[in-house]
Amino acid sequence: MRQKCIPAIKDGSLYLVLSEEYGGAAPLMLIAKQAIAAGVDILQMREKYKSPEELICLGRQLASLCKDNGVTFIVNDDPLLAKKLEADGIHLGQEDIRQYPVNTVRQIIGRDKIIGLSTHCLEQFHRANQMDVDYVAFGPLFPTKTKSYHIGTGDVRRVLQTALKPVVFIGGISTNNLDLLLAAGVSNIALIRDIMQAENVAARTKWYKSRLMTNKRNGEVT
Ligand code: TZP
Ligand code: MG
Repeated sequence: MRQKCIPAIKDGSLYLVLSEEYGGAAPLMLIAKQAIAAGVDILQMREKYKSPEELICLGRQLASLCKDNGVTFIVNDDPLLAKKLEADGIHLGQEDIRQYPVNTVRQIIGRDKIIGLSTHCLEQFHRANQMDVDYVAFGPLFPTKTKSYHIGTGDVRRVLQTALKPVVFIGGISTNNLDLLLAAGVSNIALIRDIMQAENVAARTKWYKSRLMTNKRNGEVT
């Protein structure tokens, strides 16, 4: 059983949210394989328009790929599906916790599993800090085609100063704005399009992972 003193997300984590609707020309499984081989640490299945059968079929393939490669596999939205797929964890949105309060989700998936929660402002973030969740996502920071709004980067330092658990920053992250986040102290990032739509998924993934690792090494006390 995973001990709670081991963080669900280690510093320097690269988190790919896989969503077919935002993919490029390549098949989803190929993108997943290339990104995992190139250094993704956490992979989330986020499919809003697939049938339950399709979700189980894709989820089984992704769960097995992640397991074989030591990658953390997270399922979006549905704790029962996460349980069925024996995923490492579940990612919840603010709407999801109205339907499934965190305590209920914990009972469904178990104490040894990871629960992540999306937050979109400081108030939600502070509330998430007090909940039984293992990591918190904060964003969307930058303009992104996947959301109709963005919240900017003004609260990033405050989030990091007050965080009681690992934080993953998300939303519109690209090779052009990563440095700004790293300079503010960010260590974990999640992306959809800038990896999924990259001409060369492996090269783009490697670029992000090496920046995160260099940043981590520079931040370590020697
Ligand atoms: N939650 C906040 S922003 C976002 C989610 C799922 C989407 C991020 O996608 P992209 O393409 O990296 O901007
Ligand atoms: Mg959701």
